[in-house]
Amino acid sequence: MHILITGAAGNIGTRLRKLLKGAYPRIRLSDVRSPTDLRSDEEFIAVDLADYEKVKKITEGIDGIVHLGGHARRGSWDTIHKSNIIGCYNLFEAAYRSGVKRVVFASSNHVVGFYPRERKIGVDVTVRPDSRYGVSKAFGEAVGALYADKHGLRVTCIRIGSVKDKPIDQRRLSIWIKPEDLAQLVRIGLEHPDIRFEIFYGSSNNEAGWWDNSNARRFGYHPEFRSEDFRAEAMAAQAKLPPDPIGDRFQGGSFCSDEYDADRKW
Ligand code: 15L
Repeated sequence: MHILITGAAGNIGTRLRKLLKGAYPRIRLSDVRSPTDLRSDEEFIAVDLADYEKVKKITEGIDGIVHLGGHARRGSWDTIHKSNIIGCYNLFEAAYRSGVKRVVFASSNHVVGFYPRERKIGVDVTVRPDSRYGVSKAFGEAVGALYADKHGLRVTCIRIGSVKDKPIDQRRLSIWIKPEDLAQLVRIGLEHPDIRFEIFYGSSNNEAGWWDNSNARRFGYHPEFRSEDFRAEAMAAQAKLPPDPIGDRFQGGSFCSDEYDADRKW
């Protein structure tokens, strides 16, 4: 398979391209800026996802796309609109027109950030985004469903939690995913013969998890890492953080408390 990774210079892209290299010798990388650790044997093309013609070019000759590109945090409507709405639509449209067979879309836990922490949720709940960023990821999932149902593109959306070497606070004990486990999910999306349109949660084997990830397990996902092994460290880090009464109630954390004023009196 010839793979394209968009957003290759970001946190997840930088980790995944190393982990996927063994499985897919032919990987094309794109981002707005070049990865700082680009090797001479890697193919990189600088592309702004808002530019459809350029996006179309980088998808040509590609079998599967890992779409990480776009704005990966909260942001202004202008930024989110350009990178995550227009950019994401361009990516799926170009993939379809170029005959790409599969797209693995980096969705986010922030699609469901306003679910309370005591509620365990599966992939079939109504979206409850906690930010414009979360809304843009819900949009991406919807565009993915459209191209899967209407055009037969095989699409996997991974609602990614927190991709780090270890969980960094209490919330991350519930949503952490070790990069190696994420690479496993990505490979399922790129290779599993039964994928049509699927949503998975991007989390490791976390005892404190909030998500029912049986859909991913149905496709053979066996996370190898557990956040519980880092509990003491994560809780020590948590103790140093200022209280966040709204963020601490909801799964999305500070994305929920940011700009929050739903409790004001009218
Ligand atoms: C995300 O979706 C973001 O891309 C990342 O920057 C983190 O904020 C992560 O979620 C998280 O919730 O920890």
